Amino acid sequence: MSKDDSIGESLRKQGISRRAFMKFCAATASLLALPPGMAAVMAETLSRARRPSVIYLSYQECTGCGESLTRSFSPTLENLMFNVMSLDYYETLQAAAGTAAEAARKTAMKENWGKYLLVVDGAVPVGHDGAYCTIAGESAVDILTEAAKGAAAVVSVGTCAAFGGIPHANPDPTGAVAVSRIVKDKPVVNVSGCPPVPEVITGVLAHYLTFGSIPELDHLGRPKVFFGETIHDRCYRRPFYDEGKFAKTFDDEGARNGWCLFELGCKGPVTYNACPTVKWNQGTSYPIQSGHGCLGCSEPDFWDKGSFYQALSTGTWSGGAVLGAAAVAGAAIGVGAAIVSRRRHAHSEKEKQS
Ligand code: FSX
Repeated sequence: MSKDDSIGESLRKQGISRRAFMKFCAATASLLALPPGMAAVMAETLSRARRPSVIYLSYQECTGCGESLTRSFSPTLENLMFNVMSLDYYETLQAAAGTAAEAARKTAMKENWGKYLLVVDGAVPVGHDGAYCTIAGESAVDILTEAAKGAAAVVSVGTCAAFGGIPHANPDPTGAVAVSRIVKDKPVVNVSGCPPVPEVITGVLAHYLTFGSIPELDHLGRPKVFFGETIHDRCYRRPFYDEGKFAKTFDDEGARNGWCLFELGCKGPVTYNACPTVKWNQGTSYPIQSGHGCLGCSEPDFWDKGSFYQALSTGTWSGGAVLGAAAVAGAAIGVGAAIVSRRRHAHSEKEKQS
């Protein structure tokens, strides 16, 4: 398989059938909510295109995003890597190390200058001239600045890269910032989540690799197709919220009956992500389905906004500067419902005592 082969040629050389490739395109088109017929267009476009170079940089992070990415089911990372893209640098998965690895990155950048897709996970420390994160003697901020110059677009994977995440949390000793604070002159897609849903990462990559453009974004730079609605809007426990039925502890009767986790601190009403629809582990479950409230990990400053176990009605979340109008409205409804519930609870407690 040569680097200059079209995707169609490289598939043929690998013995991958047309049928298997069509299946991959159909799954990707469905994930991206594309109209019917687009899977065939995608297959046609992809089979004629050359595999684009992808350079993946990792900075201040826990590798949870990489762990998540490798568990993508549809499309799988292997599918993307072997069929659609040329992953030319990714410390976590590449065989090369040290000088050879850095040489591979520099060669890929030179050969694909202006055309490669730059993926970054982790926040970028700018304190003390970037001394807190260096690779091969260069600071993360310098490598990013240089790599972004030759990129066609940048994808920030994970809340650390998208918004600063945990490294940026108080007291932020390293001056950690989001990628978009460094890269100002290239399109930047924020795929937030700590970690992001795996299919959301591969879905965004597949969109770019197929159409050569980034998907439509929300006001925080996140793809609307995945971040267009709150967790709360798509939560299967929503009917209980609307009825004012709230679990009070993680093991009370309400919790056992699957009631709403709002009063236990769920941040679903102010959090935008695809967890309730795409889910995790091949569509098996997501935190709320497993009995725990949403932590709000795909929102900026989620770590510093108050306790994960404090209800939105009493916490600092709804006062956050970055919440959209819909989110604030959602929180307001939640506050109302929670107050009603608390009153009902207080009333029934009083009745029990009398
Ligand atoms: Fe951050 Fe990702 Fe959370 Fe971890 O790369 S978004 S700490 S899951 O690993 O950056």
